[in-house]
Amino acid sequence: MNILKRLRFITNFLFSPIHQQTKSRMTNIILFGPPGSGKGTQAQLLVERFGLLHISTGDLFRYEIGNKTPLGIEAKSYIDRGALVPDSVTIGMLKNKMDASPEVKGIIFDGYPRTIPQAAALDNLLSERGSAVHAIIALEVEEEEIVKRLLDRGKTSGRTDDNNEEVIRHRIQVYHNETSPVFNYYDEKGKGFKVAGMGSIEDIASRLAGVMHSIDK
Ligand code: B4P
Repeated sequence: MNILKRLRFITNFLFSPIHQQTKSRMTNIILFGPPGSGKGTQAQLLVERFGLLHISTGDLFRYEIGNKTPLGIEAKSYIDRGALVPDSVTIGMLKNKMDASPEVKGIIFDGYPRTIPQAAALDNLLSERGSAVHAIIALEVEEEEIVKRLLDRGKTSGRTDDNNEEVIRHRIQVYHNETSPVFNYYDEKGKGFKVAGMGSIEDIASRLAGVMHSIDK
């Protein structure tokens, strides 16, 4: 990680208007990366280690799908073909989840935001709570490794979006076209960090913990 970027991040965090007004120590992190990059896997470990709330929009959609709610039925039609669920649906669901947990030390956002309008909505929701996104951490994984991981998971997960290579490659394309600009959106504010997402789950967790400690200083 580049020292200049780290300094820019710390300055930005300490002297942001929100931080000066509230001295809020809520720590909000976006875990970012393509499908299958290990966001869900690593978010679980970060939650155990740092005591933050984990919000995975993918998990929220799968819960709704499992209960056959109208939201779940609508989301399934997009997820099955590897498309993003529309922002209006996703943002409303995220707001409900955040409203249900007003008193938290911080949040790890996993799989959200996936578009610029989702990022803008998140900034507003956090600002209403006197807080902000403090960092976006991108897991970098090669495409062939992603396809392998997701096809492996598809053998046992029952997830319809994981057992078809064409759908998986479409999800990766959607990530490049619609989601990857979200990293730059926060990086321009000095909040972007990149972590190598190849290797053992434990090694990646250590790299992420290193970034988390530097953010928390
Ligand atoms: P998500 O549930 O967010 O799922 P994901 O991108 O597939 O997975 P993730 O990166 O979390 O991978 P994981 O740790 O599980 O999204 C599913 C769908 O929901 C989207 O395609 C979209 O349609 C919809 N959706 C969700 N959020 C949305 C939003 N905000 N807006 C619109 N639509 C939205 O890891 C994958 C596999 O790799 C696992 O089997 C794991 O065991 C394995 N693995 C992890 N780390 C590994 C490692 N280091 N080595 C080897 N294997 C590893």
